[in-house]
Amino acid sequence: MTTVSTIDVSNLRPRTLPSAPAAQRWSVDQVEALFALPFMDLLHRAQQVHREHFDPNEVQLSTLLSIKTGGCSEDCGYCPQSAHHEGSVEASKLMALHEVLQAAKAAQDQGATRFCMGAAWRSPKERDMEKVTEMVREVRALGLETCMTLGMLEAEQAQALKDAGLDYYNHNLDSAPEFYGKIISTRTYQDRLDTLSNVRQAGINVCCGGIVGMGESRLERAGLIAQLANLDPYPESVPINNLVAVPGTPLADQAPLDPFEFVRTIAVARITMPTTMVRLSAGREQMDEALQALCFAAGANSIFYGDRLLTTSNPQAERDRALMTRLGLRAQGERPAAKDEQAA
Ligand code: SAM
Ligand code: DTB
Ligand code: SF4
Repeated sequence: MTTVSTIDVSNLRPRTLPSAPAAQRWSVDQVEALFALPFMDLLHRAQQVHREHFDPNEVQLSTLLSIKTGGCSEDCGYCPQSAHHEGSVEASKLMALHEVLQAAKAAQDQGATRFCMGAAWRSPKERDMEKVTEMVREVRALGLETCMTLGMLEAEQAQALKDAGLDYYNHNLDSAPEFYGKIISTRTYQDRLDTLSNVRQAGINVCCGGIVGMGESRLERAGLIAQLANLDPYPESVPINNLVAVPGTPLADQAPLDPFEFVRTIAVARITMPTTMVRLSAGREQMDEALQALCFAAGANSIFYGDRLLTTSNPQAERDRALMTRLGLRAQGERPAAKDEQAA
């Protein structure tokens, strides 16, 4: 077993130059040593890195829409949309284009700059591709950035989405490879890496993160972050989801993660992936505002915005607006307030 105390954490930086093979950039031990820093030191490091690359008072807002809900053939233990679980949500068909556009316009009116469409599929079928590429074209024509999460993709499917103008594709690694098999059996870790590679090859921005609070150890959380940080290049967007323990799923009774450990995960993601957008994702509804503020202080700079995630609830947009005002946070793309406006 590795002891973290032998690692000098005072100057933990990627071991090799960024152009070196990515797989050697962050060892799990190095990432675990970051997790083990005193909380204040960890936050300070994360803030330093964050301020080197971003305006710390700016947050990117994406709104999610479930365009095809439930009845999923995969057995992801956390997911209420899996047909394998007793309490799974009712299955519905792929939404019609006009309904998707209506939701996209409403999201835009609320201030979202990206619209993320999710489908409960193992992977899209050929007949679906025509419909989802049309959605991408039309949502983009509204002036929104587009994101989709449709499950596994073949190279040609990724290319078709790119040709339609898709900006981001979300596909998560979810956990460390060592823990993954306890949660999902119907698709392998390698399947996920293959999809990510197809998305990258097609030239679509990669949105890839994971879930914490599923009963994994800190070492396994470090393993997830190391996997993400060693992707070459690392994802442009990294959603960190805190498990929403949904009744009827195998993880329904999972004890919540220590909130400070969640903040640590955000901070470690920020330090190891300095230029990525770290997204404070599922689980915000269960957090109080002080905890969310700590997540922003730890380097989170993007959220899901709107009162629904896919099937579970998210804070109301007005509540998020009020929190952002209290913290002096601006939505990305918004004009900075003049000094006298701030004081008012
Ligand atoms: N079906 C597609 C797939 O799995 O790639 C896309 C949708 S799936 C719901 C997207 C991600 O949402 C999952 O990879 C997981 O990280 C996250 N997620 C799903 N259920 C969750 C839950 N109960 N709590 C937290 N995150 C969850
Ligand atoms: C991601 O990492 N989190 C979002 C998005 N990508 C698609 C989904 C969260 C889903 C939470 C459970 C639900 O609402 O069904
Ligand atoms: Fe299906 Fe995605 Fe849910 Fe897994 S996470 S069961 S693939 S919808």
